[in-house]
Parts: sequence; C-alpha cells; structure tokens
Amino acid sequence: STAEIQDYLKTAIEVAKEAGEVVREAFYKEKSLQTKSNYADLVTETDQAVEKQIINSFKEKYPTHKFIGEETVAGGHKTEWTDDPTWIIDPIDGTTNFVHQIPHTCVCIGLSIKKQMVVGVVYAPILNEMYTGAKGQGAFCNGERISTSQQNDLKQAIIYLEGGSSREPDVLRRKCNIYQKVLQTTRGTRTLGSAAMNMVNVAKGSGDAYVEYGLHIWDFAASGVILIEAGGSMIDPSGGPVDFLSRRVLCASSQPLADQLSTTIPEHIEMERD
Ligand code: LIP
Repeated sequence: STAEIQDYLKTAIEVAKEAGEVVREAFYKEKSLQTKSNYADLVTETDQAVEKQIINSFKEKYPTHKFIGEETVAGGHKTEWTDDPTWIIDPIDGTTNFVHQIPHTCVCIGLSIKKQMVVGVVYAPILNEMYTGAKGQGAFCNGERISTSQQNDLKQAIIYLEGGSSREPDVLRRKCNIYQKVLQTTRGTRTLGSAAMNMVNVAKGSGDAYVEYGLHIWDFAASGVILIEAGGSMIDPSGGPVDFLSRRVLCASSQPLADQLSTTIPEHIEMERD
C-alpha cells in the first residue's frame, strides 16, 4: 500500500543519513583498503562497517525482510533475489572516489517487492545531496521535485560513461570502441565514477544519458527508481527491458534518446551474470 511504501521510504532516508554520517566522518582520513577481483576493484573498512550498520538497522525494524549487499556478496554470498521484500544496498557507491577524496560518492538503498523496485534513496554526504524516489510518488533532491531534461536528440546530449573496474584487455577494447562512437555522435561524455551519481544527475537534468557494462544490481537499483520517477527511461543497452542481474544498464532522459543511444552503440558487451 501507499502508506507502507511511505513508511519504507522514511526508514530508508533515516538509515541512509546515519550511514552517510559515517562516510563523511571517514572521508578525509586515511583509509584501510583491500582489493577484490583485481587491483582496480576496491573495498575499505568503511564500506564493510556501513553495510553492517545499514543491514542491522533494517533487521530491527523489518525482521522478515531480505538483503542484497555489495560487501556481503563480496564476502562469498551469492546474489539471491526473491519475491520477498529485499533491501538492495551499496554502502559506498564510488568507492574509488571515496578513497581518493573525490566527493561523488554515495550510500544507495533500494527496496524491491516481488522483484519490482518500489523505493530508492541515494545520499551523497560530501555533496549534501539526498535523492529519494518511491513508485508513483515522484523523485526529489533535498525535498525538491526533480525531473529529467527530456532531451531527445542525441547530437545535443551529454552522456555519462564509466571505465569500470575490469582490466581485461578484451573488455577494455570493446569499451573504447563504444566510447569513440558515443563521443562521435553526441555533444560530449562525462564520468563521475559512480553509477548512482551518474543516474541521479540524469534524473535531475544534469546531463542526458548513461550507459555501463559491468556494474551490479546494488549500483543501479536504488537510483533506477529515482530516474524513472523523474521521467527518465531505463533499458538494457541492447534495447529490451532492463535486467538487474545482467550487469548492464542504459538510462536516458527520455525513451527516444534511450533508443537512439542503444542503436548507436556498436556492440553490447556480454558480462558474466550475477
Ligand atoms: C562502482 C560503480 C561504477 C563502476 C565501478 C564500480 P562501487 O561501484 O558505481 O559505475 O564503474 O567500477 O563498480 O564498487 O564503487 O560500489
């Protein structure tokens, strides 16, 4: 019900604020850091501590709910996404930014029910930006309504792209081809270093589209609700409906722009599914 969703959103905002405090506190300090799949895939003690804190807060309030958390999965738990209410958590999206004191870093909390995203909160504590969205209830930044640019001409559009953390030569070669084609056909490209920050920026009309291959459900589940509630479109890069476990996403200010970008991309990289 709407009242239930309102309650979930309110709780998610409170939990994200508490988590953001911890991120802010740690931001300018020395970090204790480890690598995950390779030397470019980072995790800090703060990512792990914040994820535990977030999960514990939700467990207290909603003991039957399930969780998918970036660092829990990194710790060896397979991503299991069921119809149960599931909190999808990235304690720090933009971990590399966090490590290098680049302010585009955020806490992401999404809620799915029957595998439909219903609530999304993205809190960027260094930038002081709290983005929120709930199904059918609009998207907001710091309480103000936001909406996409509605740009529908690729030649006038700014596109966010990410290098990502894969260092496999074949993946990098394909990404460079995509980069060249996108740069060729648009007004420009940008990289914020965080999937969620790219998406909330498209949601508020700061730039027009974003495409990435190699990310995970926790990087784009929460921000996806915000983008859609702001009037944007989110699809699989090859054109069909978005698939949260496929590790790829294309977002745009409008459906025509999403379609144009999808058909412009020379090849759609297949990633190993989550
Ligand atoms: C990051 C994503 C980003 C991607 C990075 C990384 P993390 O998430 O937000 O889009 O390019 O490789 O996956 O690891 O900072 O939560």
